[in-house]
Amino acid sequence: MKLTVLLFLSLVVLSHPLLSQIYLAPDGDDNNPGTFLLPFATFPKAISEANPGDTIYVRGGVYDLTNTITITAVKNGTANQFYTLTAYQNEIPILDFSAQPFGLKGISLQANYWHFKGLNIKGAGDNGMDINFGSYNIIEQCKFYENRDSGLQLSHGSSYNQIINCDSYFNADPPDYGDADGFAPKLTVGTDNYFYGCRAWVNCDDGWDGYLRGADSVYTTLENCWTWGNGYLKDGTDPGPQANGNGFKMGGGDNSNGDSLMHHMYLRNCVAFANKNKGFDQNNNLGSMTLFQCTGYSNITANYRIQRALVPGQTLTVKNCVSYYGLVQLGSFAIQETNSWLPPFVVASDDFLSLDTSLASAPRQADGSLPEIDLLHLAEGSDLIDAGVDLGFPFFGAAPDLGAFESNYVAVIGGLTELVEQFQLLQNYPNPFNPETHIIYLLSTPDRVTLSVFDVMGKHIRTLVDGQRQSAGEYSVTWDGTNESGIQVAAGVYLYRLELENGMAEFRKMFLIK
Ligand SMILES: [Ca+2]
Ligand SMILES: [Ca+2]
Ligand SMILES: [Ca+2]
Ligand SMILES: [Ca+2]
Repeated sequence: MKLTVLLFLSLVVLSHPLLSQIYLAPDGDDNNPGTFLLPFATFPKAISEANPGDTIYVRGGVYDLTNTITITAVKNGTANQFYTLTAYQNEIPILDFSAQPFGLKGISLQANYWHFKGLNIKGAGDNGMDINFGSYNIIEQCKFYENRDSGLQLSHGSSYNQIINCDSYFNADPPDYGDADGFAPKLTVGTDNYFYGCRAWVNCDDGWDGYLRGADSVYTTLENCWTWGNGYLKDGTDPGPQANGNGFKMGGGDNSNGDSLMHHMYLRNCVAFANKNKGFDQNNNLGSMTLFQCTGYSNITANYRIQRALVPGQTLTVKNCVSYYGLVQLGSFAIQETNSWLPPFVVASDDFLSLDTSLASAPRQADGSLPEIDLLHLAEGSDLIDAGVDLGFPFFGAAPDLGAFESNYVAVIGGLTELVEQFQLLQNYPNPFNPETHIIYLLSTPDRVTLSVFDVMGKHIRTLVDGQRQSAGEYSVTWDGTNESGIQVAAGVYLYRLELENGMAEFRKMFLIK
């Protein structure tokens, strides 16, 4: 006990240069030491005091800001020591840049290995956040809204950033209203940026925009992302044709000067609906595009339009996708399999549990993941259930379903379906985590269970439950972040997959931070 107290005191005495936790609050003071009880007031002060591995806790409340928060490469973290800038617990910090002059950005992130979490960024005079010259950053559970250009932009070679469970909406650039997208990995963006579980709605230009100018042959991946209602202002008015109104604009450049810009796009389980223009839009992208298990609904010009021939050697692959109430315009070069617009499928409103698009902006779940809603999920009896081709991802029943949402129904003889739910695999907690996390699952009947961890490339990392027979009930398994050899693995996204004896399986993502 005495030793603990002594250690504690010595840490307090030495704390200033060794701070690992820095606090920031709207009623703080930059003359404070930046502790929980005596927090700093400004972002620049907190950032200047932080070292790699430190966490800056941002208390809830409104921060009225006019200057751009700029984080330069002087503050680069490392793969093992991120800088973390996060909302404190469940508090809601609102970085309100509404008083900024037009043209100033909210946050300019020019550094590597930063982890932003839980911040609301609104009203900036330009981008809410621009990651420029910044790579390997994680932007998680942040909201970007009512900014006067794109909510989150990636530029100047920014690469390997992960945008997880973020929302971007009501962004609009007066007076022209021609540029503000929800998420903009565009122009000079770098490669291998990754979006997961993000939503973009009612941005005046596009939901996502991958238009290139100055970059070429870059890769962007989107999984479980939704976008809708783009091309309009928050009040529902249409500011004109310069407000393009595409959901996922996948490229590519004007390609009017003989250039052949390629933005290689991979979209899986993505949804676009009710956009003013196209849902999934080539926009002259001449690179490879892969659309797996996507759903387009009620986009006014077309649900899918990818018609212009690609650079030789590049491919357009569209599999297990759904279109309802909108055009599909794909070039004959498209590699297609089991899409809902191909025979023998017939798509009608009764294929879906719900077409109530107002559900899509529902609040997220406590862990930041997308809300569980019925919109565009398949209904019992749909011929789209178990109708897809196996693309290597877990599914219920005999085959993957078509579209973005794998249902709990499986096809049985005679074109009927029945509900099965033999297990539930829950989101791990804590998540993100370091060093360990817990995975909980439920079995409704006794079964043999295998629970394994993979990296995002599908490489096996660790088996946690190895085919053991378990009775019905609830199980909790802890993963300590090590591989089969007991070695700590690197920070990043991992998948855990639960498989039953009959091959039925489900996986979820988890997020190891260092
Ligand atoms: Ca535009
Ligand atoms: Ca745009
Ligand atoms: Ca049908
Ligand atoms: Ca299925």
